[in-house]
Formats: sequence, C-alpha cells, structure tokens
Amino acid sequence: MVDVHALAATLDEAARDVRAIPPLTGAMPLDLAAAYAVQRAGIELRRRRGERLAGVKMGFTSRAKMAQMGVGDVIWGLLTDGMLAGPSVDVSRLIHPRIEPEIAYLIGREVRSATEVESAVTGVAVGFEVLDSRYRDFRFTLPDVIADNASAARFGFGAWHRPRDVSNIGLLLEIDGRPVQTGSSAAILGDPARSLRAAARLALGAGMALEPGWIVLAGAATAAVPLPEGAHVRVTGAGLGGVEVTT
Ligand code: OOG
Ligand code: MG
Repeated sequence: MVDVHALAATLDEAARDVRAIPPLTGAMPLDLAAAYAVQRAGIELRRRRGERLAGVKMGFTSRAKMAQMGVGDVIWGLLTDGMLAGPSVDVSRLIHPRIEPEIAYLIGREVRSATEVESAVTGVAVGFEVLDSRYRDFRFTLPDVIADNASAARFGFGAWHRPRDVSNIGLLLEIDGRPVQTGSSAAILGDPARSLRAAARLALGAGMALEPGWIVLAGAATAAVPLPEGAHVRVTGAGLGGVEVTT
C-alpha cells in the first residue's frame, strides 16, 4: 500500500527546504489515482498552514508542453492563495523555477456542472505560471508530476477582461525585453475554453465545485523557460494586455 501522507510530506518538505528529490516512482509503483491522492494530501498540508484554495490549473494541454516534458496526457492540479505571486517572485525560495504564459479565467459563481462553467466565467486575462518541479532535473513520470501538484509554484494574471473568444490569440513571453516564447492560445486543446470545461469536469469528478473567485489556468501554450534571479518578465496576450513580474 502506498503511504499517501508520507509521500505528500516528502514533496512538501522538498518544496519548503528548496531541495530536489528523486522521483517517487523510482522507489515504488504509483498509479494515477494514488498520485492524485498524494496531490490532495499535499494541498491538505497547505490548508493546515492557513492557505486557501484559489483555483485549478491544467497541465499538458498543449503539444509544446507535452513535447517539452515528454508526457502525453492532460493533468490537473490545485492553486492556493499562498501561490499567488506579487509583483515580484523570490526565486531563492524555489528549486529550479520556470515560467510560462497562461490564459486565466475568473469564476464568478459556484459551478456544479461542467456544462455551466462558461456561463459562470466573469473574466478572462493573460497570466503566467511559475513552475518548480520538486524532482531533480525537472524529470518525472506522469504519476510523479501529478503527485507534485503538476509542478505548481506561483501564478499571476493581468487585468480581467469581459469573457470573450480567446480561441486564437497571440501570446508573447519576454524576459528583460527579449522575446523568448511566442505562441497562440489555439495551442491549448484547440481553444482554452475546452481546457476550462475539462477543469470543471475534473474538479467535479473529484467532488469539488469551482467556487466564486477561483481562477482556472488553462495551461501553457508554449514551452516553459528558466526563470533566473534579477529578471523582468512580461507576458502579453493580443487584446488582453499584459502582466509583469520581476525576480
Ligand atoms: C508540469 C506542469 C504543466 C502546463 O501549463 O502545461 C503545466 C510541468 O511542466 O512541470 O503547468
Ligand atoms: Mg502551466
């Protein structure tokens, strides 16, 4: 039997000690259900420290991300208010952070069925996600990364815009004024709205309704890039403005 709580504690300590660990599956088999149980136990540890759920993140919703990380399935994780980035992110608290552009949705009312999620959205914005795998060299199998809450570390978003079609908008990631990644939101399952519906379906399937005020990150449209110290990052989405973060 997999000790879900012990594995969650191991990942949680790795994050807090800023120390990479070997993948869990190097030591034992872990199926997807057990991996999600570890993820939930890890979120529970954060909640006990006073963090509150703030939303859902989708992972590997684009080919660029699947190819970068060598996995082929969509996964999801949970966001807490403790992960919300300020205008700056302290990268000394992270093991090997990477940043990627995201499309963010704001949920305006409780979502009890996946079919109603689009009508519950009150805002859309360009966002970013700072990933930080707790595994050495950012290398993992699918169950490993699920247990590690889909590498979630920090996230942020720009100004909210009224819900609109964002099925094919240009996304640009710049570091210190240099473009480092460009992509289209169409890379996210053909339309980030599909990822939004999947997020609702997955959360509901796990017994969780999306709550008012929650954020859904639809997944990166491009590969993630290393986030060094002293960097000034800007993510722009055509028609959505931008969001900036410094390290
Ligand atoms: C896992 C997280 C993937 C995305 O947007 O595809 C993700 C990872 O790449 O380490 O957040
Ligand atoms: Mg992401």
